[in-house]
Formats: sequence, C-alpha cells, structure tokens
Amino acid sequence: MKVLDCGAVLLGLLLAALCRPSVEALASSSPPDPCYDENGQARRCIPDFVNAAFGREVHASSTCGQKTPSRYCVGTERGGGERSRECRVCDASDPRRRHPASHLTDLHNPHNLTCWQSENGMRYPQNVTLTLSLGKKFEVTYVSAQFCSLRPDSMAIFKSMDYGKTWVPFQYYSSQCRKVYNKPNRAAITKQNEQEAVCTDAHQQQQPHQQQPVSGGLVAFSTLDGRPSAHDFDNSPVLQDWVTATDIRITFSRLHAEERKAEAEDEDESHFYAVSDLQVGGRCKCNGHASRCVRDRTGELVCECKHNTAGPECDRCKPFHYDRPWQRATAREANECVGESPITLNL
Ligand SMILES: [Ca+2]
Repeated sequence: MKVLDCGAVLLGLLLAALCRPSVEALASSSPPDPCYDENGQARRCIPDFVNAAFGREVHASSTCGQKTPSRYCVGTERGGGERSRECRVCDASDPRRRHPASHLTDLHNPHNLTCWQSENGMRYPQNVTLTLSLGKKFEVTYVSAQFCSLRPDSMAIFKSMDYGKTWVPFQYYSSQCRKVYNKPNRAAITKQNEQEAVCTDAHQQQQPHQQQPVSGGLVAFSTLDGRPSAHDFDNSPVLQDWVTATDIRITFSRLHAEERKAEAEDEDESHFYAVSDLQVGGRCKCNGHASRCVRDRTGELVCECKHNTAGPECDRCKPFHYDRPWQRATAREANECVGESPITLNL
C-alpha cells in the first residue's frame, strides 16, 4: 500500500508540475467572464452596443438603373443661397454609377458617400420600402437614416419580432400626420400607451445653420425617448418588448416639399429617395444572461448563454435547472437558473 501511496503522490506532483504552467497561461490569457464576479457569483451581463445593420443585406423595393440606365437630377446649393440643378446617370452595370441597396450598410465614410437610390417618379401614395433582417432578436436603441437626397416629407419605421411575419409601427414622420398616417401630430406618450408609435413633424425642422433645405439630413428615431418607464427599463416588460426586433422596415411615403414643387413642374428626374447610411443601434438580446453573441454551426447568430440558461436569447433554463422559473437578469439580481446536482468538481 505504501508503494502505491508513494506512486500516487509522485503522480500527483508530476501532474501538478505539468498542469501548472498551462493553468497559469489559461488564467492570464482569458479575460474575466463579465457574467460572473470575482467570487464566481452570477451577475447580469449584456453584449456590446453595435450597429446591427452594418454589413447586412437590405431589400429595397425600388433601386435606380437596374433595368436600364436612368437620368436623375439633384438641386445643389451655391454661395448666396443660389440653387442649381445637376443631372447624372444611375446605371447598375457601372460600378461608378450604381446605387444598390448594399450601399446602405457598407462602411460609412462621410468623405466618400455611397448611396442607395430609388427609381425616379415616386409619387404619393406610391411607397418605397427598405427591409432589413437583423438575423435574431435585438434590443434596439435607435434607427437612423442619413439622406443623400432631401429628407422625405413622410416616412414610417416598422419592426417585426417574428422574422418578418408580422409588422408593427415604431414611428411615423410627416408634416401632415393626420392626412398621411391618420395619426395626431406629436401625441403625448403616457404610461398607458408606451408601446404605441407616434407621429411627429420634428424631422422637417431645419437645422439652425441651414438656410435652405439641403441634402444629407439625418432622421434618427430613439426607441425609448419620451417613454415614461424608460428610466425603470429593468422593471418594464412593456418597454422590453417595445425595443425588441428581428427585422426593421422603413417606408418612404412622400417626398420633401421642395421635390414636390419639382413634381408640380413635372420634373420626374428629381422624384426619388436616396440614403447613404442606415443604422440600427442596439444590443443582441440575451436577457442579461450573455455577454456576447456568436455564430452557431449553421451560421446563425445566437447568444453565448451563461447562468445555466439556453435558447437563442437565453430565454429558458437549461435542462435539469428548473428549480425556479426562468427570469431576465436585472442590475440587482442575476436570476441564475438553478437545480443542478449539488456535486461539483473543482478541477
Ligand atoms: Ca453608404
């Protein structure tokens, strides 16, 4: 027995000697897991804030120059408020003249703007839509569109929570909310209607340094702005639901008033929408149980779930961890799923 003991001790020492460098190397190379504190206790963790639209495919209902090259004209402002028109050609087969939907989500470089552009002749009530799939559920903080053309008079932002099967409105913009969308202008948001889209004409207010409406305007919708429970988001299932989206759609309904003037003069070539950058700012939705999203074996984006949770959004407890109901993690309580066998191995 003594010999065996000695052998076991020697083996143990040998293993310890062999293992130590690799354990230390592991400890120094892997950053601490944000989902657990320094004592190994579970705590809420959330993925980084990202532009979820970046590099993703957008479907545009209309894109210029796809069937045949088409001429379009833009108003440019010269010194002293003088405006002139400049005409160009949109041609999908020419890399220097094309304006495909992929230009909406490429790297946004303000010094070299790449723009998506619709076909000419877009007249109300004819819509143009841009549809973007985020690939999974995100908690969306803002949706923004940077225009190459004038900002439209009327546009709406919609979201889907079921991968495009059903859509609900997120926000309406119009100088005539009642007429175009049958909504009051700038309706008050109360605790009773926090999950309702409102209509506003704020996007048509000129920025202070602009004398005339010029191209390049930004329209940005903040999902929680003005919603009473936003300061207590952790305890508001209504707003947690409100910001959740798998897909975003923007519908352009009516051109800017300046372009409509051109419409009256029957200048079809200036009736189009053009956007250089579409952004969806937010976080991969993991309910406080993952610090990042990764691609699974099929290439789908999924949460890297901790706290004994599972599912694409860490939205349920792992098998054998059902001792208390699943809950979203909050700043105060990680709400870890529990129920595993009490035997733990400390290797
Ligand atoms: Ca672009």
